[in-house]
Amino acid sequence: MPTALITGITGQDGSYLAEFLLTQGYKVVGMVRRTSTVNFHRITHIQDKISLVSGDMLDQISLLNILEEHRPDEVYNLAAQSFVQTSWPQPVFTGEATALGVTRILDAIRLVDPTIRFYQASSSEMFGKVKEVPQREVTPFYPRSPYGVAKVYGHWITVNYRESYNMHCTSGILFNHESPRRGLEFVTRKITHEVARIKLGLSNELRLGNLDSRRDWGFAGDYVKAMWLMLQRGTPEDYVIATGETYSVNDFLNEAFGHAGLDWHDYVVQDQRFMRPAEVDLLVGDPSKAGADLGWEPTVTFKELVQMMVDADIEMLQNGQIPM
Ligand code: NAP
Ligand code: F7E
Repeated sequence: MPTALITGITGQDGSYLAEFLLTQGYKVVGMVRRTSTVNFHRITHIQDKISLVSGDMLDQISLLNILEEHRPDEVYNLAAQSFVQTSWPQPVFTGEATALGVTRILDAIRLVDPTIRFYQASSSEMFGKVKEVPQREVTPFYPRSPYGVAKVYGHWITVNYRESYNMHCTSGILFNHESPRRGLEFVTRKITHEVARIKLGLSNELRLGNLDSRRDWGFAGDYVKAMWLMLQRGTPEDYVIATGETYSVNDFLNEAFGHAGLDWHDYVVQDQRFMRPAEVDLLVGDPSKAGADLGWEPTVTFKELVQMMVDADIEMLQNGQIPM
């Protein structure tokens, strides 16, 4: 039975990846950081099937000890300060967790067992002010936030360990991927959760920032499978994972409110507080290399994704559940 270590297992992707690896027969070890309140709501349903260990991307000793004790075959590094907007007011913490954290875990792997296969959660935010459309593995980076800059560091240190130490290190350049488990602060979930509240008479306003920016939105459940496929390759390489389609925040609003039988113009208010100091206007990825090498392709369309999220939020509120 192979063993996989997931950092960031309490996050959206960590929970889907853990579920997927269990179906593949893995022993799943998840690293969680100490918090004063338990935040295992995304993994409660599988908690008896996985092992949780305490560690932090800011603490090298904890990473070394976890690797020594559990000797994983594969490490999926999903832990990060992942909210772009927070990376401006917290640029140093973002750099510590999202950039230097990658070096900490890579070097711990090098010391404990350099044959461990490593996946780094790179991001389309690295393309930022895009240099070509659509974006491919070879498109130059131009990050537009401290988060994007930190991810560029994480990306290149991963490539560097691969080339310096001949380690099986792969960087997946994933475009936005969403689900009913998406954090409430990200625009998709913020919209679907508020649509549900408006539909159920609990709210009558949604305050947003830039409605014109465009993203390539896919379903998180599809994207974690691509992570695993990358580590099964004999030769480690980097891959863009995306749908190849782009939609604006406006389009998302139309679809989400429309699905609930509402008109978003009646509820949405633009608010300066949610505008960013620098914006990434357009992202759309070219996943053809992943299609050719990994046989990977997305299975959920934009429309299906939005409807899935709205339906899940309405159901969750109706059942009185705490939002994931
Ligand atoms: P998420 O829901 O924000 O989850 C982030 C995870 O990282 C959480 O489990 C969090 O723990 C953990 N974490 C944060 N700081 C940590 C630290 N110092 N030590 C240990 N753990 C720490 O993010 P996600 O959407 O699942 O994304 C997973 C990864 O993919 C992230 O690296 C993200 O930057 C990257 N990515 C995401 C997307 C996307 O569209 N979702 C696209 C490209 C790349 P707590 O629960 O304790 O906060
Ligand atoms: O913003 C605009 C905002 O925060 C999307 C992370 O997973 O994907 C994610 O980063 C767009 C931006 O995601 C609001 O200005 C308008 O243009 O949902 P988001 P993101 O910044 O694209 C990448 C790939 C990652 O790697 C990240 O970890 O929506 N927008 N109004 C808003 N965004 C938010 N959050 N809130 C608003 O009110």
